[in-house]
Amino acid sequence: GGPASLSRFRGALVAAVLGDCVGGEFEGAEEVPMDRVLQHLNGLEDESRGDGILQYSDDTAMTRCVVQSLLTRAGFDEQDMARRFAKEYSHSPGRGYGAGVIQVLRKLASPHLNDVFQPARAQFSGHGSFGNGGAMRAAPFALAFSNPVDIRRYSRLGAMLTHSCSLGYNGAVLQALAVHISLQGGLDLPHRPTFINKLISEMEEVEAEDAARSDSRVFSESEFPFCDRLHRVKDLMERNNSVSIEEVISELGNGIAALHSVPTAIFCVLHCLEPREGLPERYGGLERTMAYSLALGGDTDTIACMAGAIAGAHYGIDAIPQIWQRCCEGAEDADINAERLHTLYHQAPAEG
Ligand code: R7I
Ligand code: MG
Ligand code: MG
Repeated sequence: GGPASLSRFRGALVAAVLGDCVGGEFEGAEEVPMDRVLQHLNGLEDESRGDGILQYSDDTAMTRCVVQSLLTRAGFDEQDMARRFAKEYSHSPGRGYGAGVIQVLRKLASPHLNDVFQPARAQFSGHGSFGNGGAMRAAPFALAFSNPVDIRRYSRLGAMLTHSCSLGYNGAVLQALAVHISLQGGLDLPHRPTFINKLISEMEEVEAEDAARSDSRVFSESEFPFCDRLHRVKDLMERNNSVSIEEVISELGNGIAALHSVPTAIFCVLHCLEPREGLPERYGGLERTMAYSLALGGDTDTIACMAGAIAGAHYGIDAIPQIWQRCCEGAEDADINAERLHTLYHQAPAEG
């Protein structure tokens, strides 16, 4: 479809759920041989499976809250979004939330809370979480707002409800921008070669802010940590077929920090735009992206969820095997919500 087509909206939201559901199997595994990944994915094609057998985790649970809030409020409302996170957590606390964020979610449930950003600021002795929990739920911001300035602003605020460290919330900004550019056809030829450069120039502005500069000093990161990682993505891509999984992990990471997972997810998408050795020839790009993300091990549900959103916005809904969709809890809801977001997006410009 063309830029911002319905198919792209559906692809983004459904593939994010898929990544979370199929990636759950390997979350935290150190090494995942591609054979095991393919076995897991082939298992989904078994006729007796289906009907949401693979459950979604916190990644999707929180994404659903973001979607519902943006739709109900027709824009960003931090009070409403915070309430939804808290309510979702209290209903289903067993979705595999990060160890730190559950304290924030408990505090957000308090009816006496005035400043909904305060509990996040208290995390990790006051500097806030750098986990990828803000980034894993950032895709809907690119599906609700069409202007990159709005996307930057609201994805950042949405993440700051739980992640007040810039190394956390800027991961969310990067993920939302990646989905946005993909949704606009930024991974189609002939625009494809400029995709990563667009992200780098956006993030150069984002990371020039004082808070980002001081956090990168506190954590002894380079001056522009996300830009730095995006340059590494670019270098790895230029090496083309010769990149091993071990190198991807050592250069970009596969961990629970946003800095060690958002650039990795972007790399997975870019690397799998073309057929790759070790991946089945019958696989299309979306299937390759999923399989490759899982084979990295580490935070597989989250990396596959984020890569899924970016890839889904590029390939569209028809690239996602229906059998996979049927296996994943929440895929059908995501599809319905994608249509609602598409309508909102093409209506009036949403206000905050
Ligand atoms: O970021 P968050 O919501 O976790 C998301 C991850 C995804 O993989 C999900 O699929 C789920 O499995 O969890 O939750 P946080 O608790 O904010 O951060 C996750 C973890 O990162 C924390 O439990 C810490 O181990 C670590 N972490 C930090 N450690 C030290 N100092 C995050 N921030 C810090 C920090 O500032
Ligand atoms: Mg999870
Ligand atoms: Mg995870």
